[in-house]
Amino acid sequence: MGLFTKFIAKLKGVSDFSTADWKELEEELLLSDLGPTLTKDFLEQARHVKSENAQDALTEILSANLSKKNRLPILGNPTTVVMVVGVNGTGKTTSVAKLAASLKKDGHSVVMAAGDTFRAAAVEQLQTWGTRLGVQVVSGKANGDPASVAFDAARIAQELAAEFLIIDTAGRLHNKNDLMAELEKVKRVVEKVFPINEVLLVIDATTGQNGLQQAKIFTEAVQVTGVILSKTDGSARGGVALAIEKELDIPIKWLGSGEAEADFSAFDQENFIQGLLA
Ligand SMILES: Nc1nc2c(ncn2[C@@H]2O[C@H](COP(=O)(O)OP(=O)(O)O)[C@@H](O)[C@H]2O)c(=O)[nH]1
Ligand SMILES: [Mg+2]
Repeated sequence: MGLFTKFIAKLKGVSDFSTADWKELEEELLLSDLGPTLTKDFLEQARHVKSENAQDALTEILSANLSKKNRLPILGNPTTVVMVVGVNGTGKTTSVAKLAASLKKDGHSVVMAAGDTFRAAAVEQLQTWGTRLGVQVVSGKANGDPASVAFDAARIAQELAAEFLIIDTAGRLHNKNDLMAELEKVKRVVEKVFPINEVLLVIDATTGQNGLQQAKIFTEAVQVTGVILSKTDGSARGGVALAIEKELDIPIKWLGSGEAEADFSAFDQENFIQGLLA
């Protein structure tokens, strides 16, 4: 059942929505990870909704609360550099590969950098993807400096005149200062070759409100330009992404919906909201 199915049914049946009904709707919204701020604003605006056009009106209220920032990829010239950040396990490496696959499918040349040098498995994982997709992967020594891998990758992308360079990163969150220093260093050395055009933060749709907390930490460390919402194929509705849009004004740009390369699509606001409501 959709988020507002009951709400809309009630609006249609009765003219009066009781205090208990509002309370119940509020709880539903919070359970969907919309977060306190968006929930509060939404409820205030929803009080004015009339029964005849409830579905449209609610859709419009949610849309109006989303980021107005451009959702299209930010391009560089001659090479677009994308850095992918996020907590371990959210789906960074998979998203790097999926993004590369989708760009390659559109006829673009792509290089991927295995910047998570802290986990040997992460490097192998990206190499496996690279082989499967026919996309070059630049990697370094295990436990080596992620910035030096990213720098090498930038030089190789430059030599190959690749249109896109996508950099995978480590997601250790145990110490915010370390994280900040590491991401800044990657950025600094890559920018000796090319500016970084886009920093995409991967948020796991199933992590709930914790995702908002993660987004806050990463935005303090680095200028995030967009969100990849992964694991939307799970049971969660991904309301946390809307909370991130509302509170941090970061647009969702991509959705991950499975483990395969094709399970990746550009964010479509209308579809996403319909999915929340339907
Ligand atoms: N169901 C599903 N699983 C995903 C998705 N994206 C990534 N995964 C899986 O989540 C796990 C962690 O992904 P990984 O890319 O290694 O995360 P990282 O640690 O952030 O690099 C892997 O088993 C992936 O196959 C998705 O959109 N849907
Ligand atoms: Mg990884």
